[in-house]
Amino acid sequence: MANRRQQIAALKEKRPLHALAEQAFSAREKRTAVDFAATLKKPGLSVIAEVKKASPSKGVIQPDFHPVEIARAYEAAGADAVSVLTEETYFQGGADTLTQVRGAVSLPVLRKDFIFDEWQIAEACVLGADAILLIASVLDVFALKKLMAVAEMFGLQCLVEVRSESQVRDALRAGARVVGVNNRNLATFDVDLSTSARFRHLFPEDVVFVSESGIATAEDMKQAADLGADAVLIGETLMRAPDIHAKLKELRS
Ligand code: IGP
Repeated sequence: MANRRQQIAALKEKRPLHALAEQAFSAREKRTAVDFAATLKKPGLSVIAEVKKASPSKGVIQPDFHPVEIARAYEAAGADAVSVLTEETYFQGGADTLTQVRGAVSLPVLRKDFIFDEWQIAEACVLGADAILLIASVLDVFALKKLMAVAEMFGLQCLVEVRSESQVRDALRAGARVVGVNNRNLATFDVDLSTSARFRHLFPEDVVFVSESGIATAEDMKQAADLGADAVLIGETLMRAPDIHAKLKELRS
């Protein structure tokens, strides 16, 4: 996180916010964002399929990484949305990963990164994202509210990630419409799918509920569907699958 702040500060010096924002507004005039929330809210359990080369808990997941091919395979296999890791140090992503994926699919695209600055939101718009991730464990209610307003100005929706009851409250107070419960503890990397179940009752019906991380089997999908999740966010399981189409079919069986 500290690391990401330094990287963004350096990028900002080269490309000031006002210039980037101009680019973002004109990008938005050229392409209306796909409605991320409405896509996930459709009947049935939606799948947000994640494009990530590496992770802090698992190291490199796919050494021979071809984001365009993966994104196309996700779309062909019937995924409902694509999540793209753009963070460089831990996930080995980049801004270009997002541009490439955007060019390859017509599904809604979520930018996954440690986002704390309006500059990154303007950039997400320029790169072609439809939605961004905001992590409530590193943003207080005021920062959440501010970044959500900035996202809205650029026509982007937000997935607000939570891991505790107070973070759920912050997300809802800030006006989040799409909330994800991360089943992975970011400090220990332990995954516990019951995390989603524990917080489910705190959400109003009209908020889109996403269960994130650690989904590996059809049984896990059933568990998420049974608790009334609108969507699951799946990364590693799909990234490791030799045949994405077959894996998604198996998960949905
Ligand atoms: C995907 P998994 O266990 O299916 O690979 O998890 C996704 O939930 C995970 O990548 C994630 C993440 C994050 C990554 C959840 N929250 C925040 C980076 C930052």
